Amino acid sequence: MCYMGPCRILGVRAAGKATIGVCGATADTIVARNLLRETIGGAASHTEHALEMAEALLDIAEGRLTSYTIKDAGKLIAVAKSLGVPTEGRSKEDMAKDVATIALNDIAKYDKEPMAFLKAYAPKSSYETWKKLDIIPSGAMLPIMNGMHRTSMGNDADPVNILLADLKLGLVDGYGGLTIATELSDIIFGTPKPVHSYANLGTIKEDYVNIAVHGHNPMLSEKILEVAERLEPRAREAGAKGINIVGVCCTGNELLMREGVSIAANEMQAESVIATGALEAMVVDFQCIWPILGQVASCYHTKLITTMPYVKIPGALHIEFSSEHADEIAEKIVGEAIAAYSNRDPARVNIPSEISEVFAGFSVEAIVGALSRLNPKDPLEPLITNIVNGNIYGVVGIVGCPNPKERKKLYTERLVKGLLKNNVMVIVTGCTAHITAQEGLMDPNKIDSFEIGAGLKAVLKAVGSASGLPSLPAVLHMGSCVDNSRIGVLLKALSEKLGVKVSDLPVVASAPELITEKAVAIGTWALDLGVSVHVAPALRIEGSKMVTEVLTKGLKDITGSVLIQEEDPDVAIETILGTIREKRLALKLNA
Ligand code: BF8
Repeated sequence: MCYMGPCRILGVRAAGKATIGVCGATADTIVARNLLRETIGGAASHTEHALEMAEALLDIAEGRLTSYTIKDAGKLIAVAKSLGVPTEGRSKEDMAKDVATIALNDIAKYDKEPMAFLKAYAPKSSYETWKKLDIIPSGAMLPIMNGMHRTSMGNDADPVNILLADLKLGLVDGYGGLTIATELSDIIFGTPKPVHSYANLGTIKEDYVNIAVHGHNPMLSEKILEVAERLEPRAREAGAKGINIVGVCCTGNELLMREGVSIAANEMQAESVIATGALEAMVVDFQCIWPILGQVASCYHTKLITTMPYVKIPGALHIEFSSEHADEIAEKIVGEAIAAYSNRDPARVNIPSEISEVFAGFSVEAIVGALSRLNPKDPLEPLITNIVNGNIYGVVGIVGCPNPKERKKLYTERLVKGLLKNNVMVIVTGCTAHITAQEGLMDPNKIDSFEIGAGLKAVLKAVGSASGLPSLPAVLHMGSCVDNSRIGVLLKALSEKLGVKVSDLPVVASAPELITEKAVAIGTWALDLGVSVHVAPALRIEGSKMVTEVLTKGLKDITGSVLIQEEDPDVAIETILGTIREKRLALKLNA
C-alpha cells in the first residue's frame, strides 16, 4: 500500500526471501488488509446503490420527484412496521419519508446506535453473536472510511483485528447495501411476483429497435422501459416493428423480476449482445460494465450510452441521468437508439437462435404466496416439513458471476445439477440466474429433462401445481445481487420460526464463479450470518496461513460458518453436501 513497496514477501521462511515487509508488516497483516479493502470495494458499491434508492424515495415522498411513484404500498407498510415506523392512518408519503430518512441515516450516521435496518432485518441469534464480537455498525459510511484508514500504511497491523473489521464490513454490505437497496426498490417499483419471460441472445429481435440495459440501477432501466413503450410509434416511423428492451446482468434481473422483461446476457456476454449487429443502444449505469464495450460498440452502429457521472467509458456517448429529469433524459436515450436503427448494416446481423423460457420472480413474498396455497395458515410449514423429512435435503443459494476462469468448466451448471440430483433446493441471484436460465433450469416445462432427486422434484411439482403450473422451475430466481437480501429475510424467518440459529440450518451459499469485490462482500455477510460459503476461484488469501485457517476453519467457532475454497465442481458438490449432512445430523434429521 505504500511507495516503499509493493511488498513481495513469503509468509514462510525461504532462502533469500523476505518474510516481512520493510515496515515489518507480515504476510498475515498484508493479506488481511487486502481482503478488507476488497470487501470495502463491494460494500461501498452496494451502499451507493442503496443511497440512490433512499434519496429517490425521499424525493418521491416530499414531492420533488414526480416522474416516479410508490407502486407497492403493501411493501412500504411492511418495511415501515419492521422499522418501528407508525403506519396507522398515515399517508404513503409520510411513511415513505420516515423509511427513507431512516435508510439515509443508516448509510451516513456515525453515532453508537446500531443501524436500524440491521436491527430490523437481522436474525435474532446472529444479532447476539455480532454484539458479542462488537462488530455491529452504526452506519455504513464510517466503517468504509475507517477500513480504508486502518489499512493504509502504518496503521492496523493485527490480522485478527483487521478480520473483525472485515466481518463488520460484511454487515455494512448486507444491511446498509443489499437490504436497503432491495426493500426500497420494491417500494418504488413493486415486489416481484412470478413472471414468465425468456433468456439468452435469441431474445434480440431482428426487426425491432433493440436496446439493452446493463448495470444495476432500476431508476434508469425502469424509466427506459416506460419511455420505450411511449416512443413505439417513432420506432415504427423509422421502419422498425417496435422497440425491444432486453436486460444484461443485474439490471436485467431487476426488470425481469418486476416487469417480465427478457434477459439477453450475463455480464460476461455483454459484448455478444453488441456483436449480434442488431443492437441500437446499450444503456449502462454502474457496476460490472466492461470498458471494452466502448471498443466493441465502435465496430458496429451500436451506441454505448453511459449515464452516471462516476462511470464514463472512452468511446461511449455520455447522457447523464438524473431522476429529476428522468423522462426527458430517457426520451433522449431512446431517441438515440431509434436514430441508430437506420445505420444498422443488415449484412452484419447475426442473432443466435438460442432462447429459453424462464419462470422467475421469486421474492420471499412470492415464495410465501406459493407455499400458502398448500397451507394458508402457516405457509412456511410445507417448506419446513419437507426439509425435516428429507425431501429437501438442504438449500443452497448460488450467487454471483460468470468468471472466464471457471466458465470453460461450466462450473455453475455442473454445481447446480449436482446439487439438484441430491435433493438440494437451489435458489439463485445475479448472473448465476442468467446462466441457469439459459440452461433451461427455469422452465417449469423442462422439469423432467433434468436429473432431479425424487423428493425435491415431488415438492417442486406439488407447489407448482398448486399455482397452476406443471411445476416450480428446477431453480428459483430470487433476483439481482442486491436481492441476496431476500435470502437473508428467508433465513431470518426460518431460523426464528424454528428457534434455531441460522448456522444450524442445512443451508450453504456458493459463488462458483466469483469475479467482483461485491461478491466478496456478500460472501462475508453470509459468513457473518453463519452460512458457510463456497467460492471458486479461491480468494487471494492463500499467502497467509493464518487468515486462510481463520476463514476456512476457525470461524466455525465464532459465527458457525466456514469458507470453502474449491476449484473442482465435483469436489465442491461433495463438500457442500457434507456441510449440509453435518447440519442435518446436529438437528437430528435423517442424513
Ligand atoms: O452484481 S453477478 S458479474 S452483474 S457482481 Fe456483476 Fe457478478 Fe453479474 Fe450484478 Ni453481481
